[in-house]
Amino acid sequence: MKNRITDLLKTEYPIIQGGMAWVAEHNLAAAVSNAGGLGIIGAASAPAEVVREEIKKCKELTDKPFGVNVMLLNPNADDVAKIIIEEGVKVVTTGAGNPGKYMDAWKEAGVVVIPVVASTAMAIMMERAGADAVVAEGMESGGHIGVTTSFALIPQVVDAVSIPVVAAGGIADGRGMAAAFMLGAEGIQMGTRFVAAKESIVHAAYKEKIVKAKDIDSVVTGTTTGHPVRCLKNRMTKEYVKLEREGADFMELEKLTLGSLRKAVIDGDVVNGTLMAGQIAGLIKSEESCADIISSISNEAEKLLKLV
Ligand code: TUI
Repeated sequence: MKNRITDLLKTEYPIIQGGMAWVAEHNLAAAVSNAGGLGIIGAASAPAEVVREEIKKCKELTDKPFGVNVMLLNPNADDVAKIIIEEGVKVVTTGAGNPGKYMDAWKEAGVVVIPVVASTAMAIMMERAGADAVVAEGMESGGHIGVTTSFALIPQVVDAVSIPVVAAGGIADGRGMAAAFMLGAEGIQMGTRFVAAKESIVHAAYKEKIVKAKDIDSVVTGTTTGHPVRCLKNRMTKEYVKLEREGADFMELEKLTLGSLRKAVIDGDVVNGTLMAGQIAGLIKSEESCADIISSISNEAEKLLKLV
């Protein structure tokens, strides 16, 4: 499959891996890139030098292009932005904010910049600032989300900008990819499907929660704090939602989630941890290799798109 996104990314397939905190480390990123997609190292809230080490380890595992995701709430984002240039990273994706202040430096260094947006306004702003493409992410996604669904957001972003659009949120198979292309997207980004991949370092208990999840098993916490996050329901989210209903303040809610993603990903604490996952978790039935995931999804999508 060749199009504007594969031209930009220099990959075989227009498939990008989400930049998920704790999950998107060098082993997963290299596996996705070696399978012909674009692997991503998620800088999340890590110190910049840790990100540099991750980039170096990824280079040892693949000679294919890979990217780094800058989470813009990260207090170390300025340093991560510099390291991306120093290490010659080919592609940057961003999340949870406006990457405007880094755009000129990245563009000057020849980095392909693909901000993740949740609205047409942000997509237009990013195109004006020099973005090469945008990821339009619907609220079906796991983690920090906007308010619009993929089905409504993707065609509106496609109409609002001339740069290519990558669809994210609620995609985990070839039907989802084909549907996104019908809405005008030229690539897809997936998170949850790769959390459950064989090469993902995520604890087996967390992967099992995804594989066993049903359609209605996710919930959005943090709507009262301005940081809505979609994750699978468990004891932590029950307590969180209860506290939110009772009008708990920000610090009280923070106490519940501090370090909770690490608890889930590394320790496999599926009771007190934050199990970030998208609504499409219910569609994921087994742990598969990144190569199998990418080839089956793109083959299925290509077959479906030829029928129309
Ligand atoms: O960023 C994500 N997903 C994430 S980031 C993350 S780390 C985190 N954990 C807890 C609370 C907050 C963050 C976990 N998952 N997806 C991409 C995304 N970006 N979704 C929504 C946005 C977004 C939001 C606001 C993009 C731009 C934006 O602009 C706001 C502004 O500055 O005007």
